[in-house]
Amino acid sequence: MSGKPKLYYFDGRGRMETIRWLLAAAGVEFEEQFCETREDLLKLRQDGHLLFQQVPMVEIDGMKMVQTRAILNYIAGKYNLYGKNLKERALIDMYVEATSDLNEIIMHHPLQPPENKAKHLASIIEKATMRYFPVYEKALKDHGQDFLVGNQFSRADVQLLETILMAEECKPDILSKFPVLQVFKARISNIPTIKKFLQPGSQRKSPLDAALIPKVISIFNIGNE
Ligand code: P9H
Repeated sequence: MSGKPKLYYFDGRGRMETIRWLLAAAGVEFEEQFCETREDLLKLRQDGHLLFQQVPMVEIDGMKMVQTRAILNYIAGKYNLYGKNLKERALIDMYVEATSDLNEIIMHHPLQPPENKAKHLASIIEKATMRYFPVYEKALKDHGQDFLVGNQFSRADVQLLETILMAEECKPDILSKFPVLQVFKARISNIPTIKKFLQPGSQRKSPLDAALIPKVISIFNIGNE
């Protein structure tokens, strides 16, 4: 065991990508073991490595952590990305739970049946531009600080940037009416650890594509549960 966290998931985004972003933002190197087949997932289960028979699983500090949010909370706490006090943590939690809600919709877009794609994309754009982005635009405008909470870098900044970039993959000009978020995106993208993660060749994964979708469907038996 190298002491580095080890991530168990398939070789794609899904529910593990935000964990990769947070570790990268904290400057933490990590190893990955990819599930390539359903057998790989079943083996992890048989070996008792998955508390709820599901991935993501992260081996860190002697634990085999599962449940995405639990893993993110632990990493944010360990690497001081969770605010200076309980009130800041409460605001950070409100912000990241909202980005997670939007992320959840976007991450399932590639798995939508073709006849539902257009409607699903429209709902992503509507929710992003009418419900979520206006909140972050106003928060940054009102306090005029570089970071969302407590005038210091936190998981809220990392997870909002991740979601902004995913939304832009759905609609490249989705930030056209959010000038403050455009500046925020550039500022957070230039933080050295994040700039490195955004470089080609990093452990950041590309969107689920036609090649990967059948593999994901077979690994998780999607549709035949
Ligand atoms: N609460 C893949 C691509 C995009 C989005 C989701 C899944 C839930 C957490 C096996 N894990 C399709 O559903 C695969 C969870 C964790 C938990 C799993 C089973 C999923 C996916 C793989 N499914 O937040 O960690 O749903 O292991 O038997 O449930 S991820």
